[in-house]
Amino acid sequence: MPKKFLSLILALAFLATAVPLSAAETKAQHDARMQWWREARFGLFIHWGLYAVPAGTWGGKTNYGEWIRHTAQIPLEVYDKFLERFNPVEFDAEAWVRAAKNAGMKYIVITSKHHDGFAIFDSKVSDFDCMATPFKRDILKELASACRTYGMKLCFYHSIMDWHHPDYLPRRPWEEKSRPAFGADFERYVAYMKEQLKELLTNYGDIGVLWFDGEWEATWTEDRGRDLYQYVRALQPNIIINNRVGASRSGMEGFSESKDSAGDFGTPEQQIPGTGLPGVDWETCMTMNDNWGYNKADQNWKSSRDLIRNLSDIAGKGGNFLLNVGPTAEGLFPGPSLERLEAIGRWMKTNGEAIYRTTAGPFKALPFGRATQKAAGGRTRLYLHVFDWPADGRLVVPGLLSPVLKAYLLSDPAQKMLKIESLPTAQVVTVPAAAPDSDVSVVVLDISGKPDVSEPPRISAESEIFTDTLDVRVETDRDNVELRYTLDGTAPTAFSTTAAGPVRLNETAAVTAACFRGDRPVSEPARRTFTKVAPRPAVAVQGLKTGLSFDFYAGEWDALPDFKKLKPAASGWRETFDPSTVEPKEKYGLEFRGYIRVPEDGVYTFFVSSDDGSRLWIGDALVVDNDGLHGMIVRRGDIALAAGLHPVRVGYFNRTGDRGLIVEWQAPGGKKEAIPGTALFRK
Ligand code: FHN
Repeated sequence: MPKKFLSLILALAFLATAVPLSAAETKAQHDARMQWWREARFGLFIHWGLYAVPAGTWGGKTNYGEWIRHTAQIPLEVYDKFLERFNPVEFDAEAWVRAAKNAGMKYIVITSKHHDGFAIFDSKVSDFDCMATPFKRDILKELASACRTYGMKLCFYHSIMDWHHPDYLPRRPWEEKSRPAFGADFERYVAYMKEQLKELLTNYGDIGVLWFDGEWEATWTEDRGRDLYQYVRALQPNIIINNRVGASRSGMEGFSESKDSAGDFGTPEQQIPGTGLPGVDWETCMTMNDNWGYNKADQNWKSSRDLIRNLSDIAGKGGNFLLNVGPTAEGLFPGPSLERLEAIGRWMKTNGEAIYRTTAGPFKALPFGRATQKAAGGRTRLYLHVFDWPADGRLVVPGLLSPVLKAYLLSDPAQKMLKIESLPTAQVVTVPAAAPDSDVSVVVLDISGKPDVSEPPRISAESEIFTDTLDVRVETDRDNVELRYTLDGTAPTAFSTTAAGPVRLNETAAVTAACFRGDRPVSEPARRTFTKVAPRPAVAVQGLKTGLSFDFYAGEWDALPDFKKLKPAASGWRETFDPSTVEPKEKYGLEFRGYIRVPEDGVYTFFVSSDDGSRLWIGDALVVDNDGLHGMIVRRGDIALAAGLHPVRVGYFNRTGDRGLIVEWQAPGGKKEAIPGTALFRK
């Protein structure tokens, strides 16, 4: 019996025995599970597979990467021939793990299967794996052994999207005719994917992280993500899973729309968030040049200095850094990758203490660099990562009110005390004329208790508009301060109201809050306006039918056109905002029109995920603007509506490549969900 049929039987058998995890994990249990990852801060990403064989070159062009099968439109039967050429005779798992360890990395995330569907492990449910190549060795088995030898956490990247398996949908637009989807069964694909995940999670020992990807196509949903999350955790309860297991990641910024989205951490890609996000775990993944998979022509390498400063920046904001290497088809890390890993390793040898087991620094911004911190025994150790060394020898730390007990250079084994001068709203450290490190020098400050930094309070609420009352939270992490606020936009004084719990608003207010110690403000004020609005009145319309009307426009745009100025090429109706059956799949625009029935007065949040651009209007009000050429990203918007019918319109376009449109809403006090067809009507 071919492997693939065996898989289905095994998968169905497994599903019958799956033991669901306990419904909820306590915060203490969650923190315990996340602890090693939070303390590690730094890992190696490895993208390796058949795409290393063409190494970015195809048809005379050299700018391809791991997406080469799709972007170069290589037919499956041609791409499969790379199997015969994949023979990485130079592959040495221990050398890879040593290179990561010497760079100061604590975990490795390797592509067990990327979008092309090729498995770099011995899979009993697929003939498209490394055992079908001349290499005939289980790469992940060897890597798992090397990781155990060197105490490195092994983690897997696994793509939900699969351009090889006959049951995966959708097909690539350019190969729909040559590779029709007749008989494809997505449920059967999901069972196959689960079977491969079961192999990965039972044959290679403890796995630290399952790093899902390729979750953005319309066939994958948040509910499927929740199911997959539970499935994986049932196999290895202590495993950590990223937020790409679900379908609520907001594009390359990488964060999920809500706290209850599936996944344990956010995944900003090729970018570092502007600020940290207290209470949110996240990891920036980044290439050293421009490609994840090996591209021999790509010499656009980031400098070691930039990579080290990225590490400081990310740790300073409380994130992890997953830095990528794309090995060659021979099984080697490219020379420039090794050079950078070695340079980072030298820096980490001296300064790793300022990265490992630290949390985000207490400053919103520092003029000279970044900061991390570590609490221990009633004290806090602040690590100042200095990018720009002060020419005058005076390192000014603005906003630090805590008296400094000890100050020294992390690179100084003798920890020679540095002179400290305390100013009313800053501490000044006298430092040597020459920076100890040309890229990032670390100055250590020991202070008593938690850092007292003149950070203003945080002001937050469900939405910035409300129709009845709104609870606003005024918060700070600082010790021994009172929070005082006003509602009229004026700066609070020692006589202003103290915020003890949520502040309930009944009218529009400009909430302005500051931290006080006694009658003295010890922070700048923070300000946020919340507006009470009348719900938009419902409309009276008779004779409606279920579903939405839509007009189809042929064309190629970079942004949503004004469809009113164009002539539709076709019209019709759909039960919901669903473009999936529209043909052709590229170079077209759609406008859905109709009415949406809302059940009660209140503030409704609409979410629109699309590839490419989209916008949502209620009546003449633009509520969500997700326009532009981009991958599947989500944008949201709020509007106050009275119970009843409201005109709704969604504009959408797809230029080329993948496509997708998902429209969801969250009713007052409800959770985010797809808009049911029963709430949609048309004339
Ligand atoms: O499409 C993939 C890409 O090939 C690569 O794996 C990155 C790394 O996170 N993720 C996707 C693009 O967002």
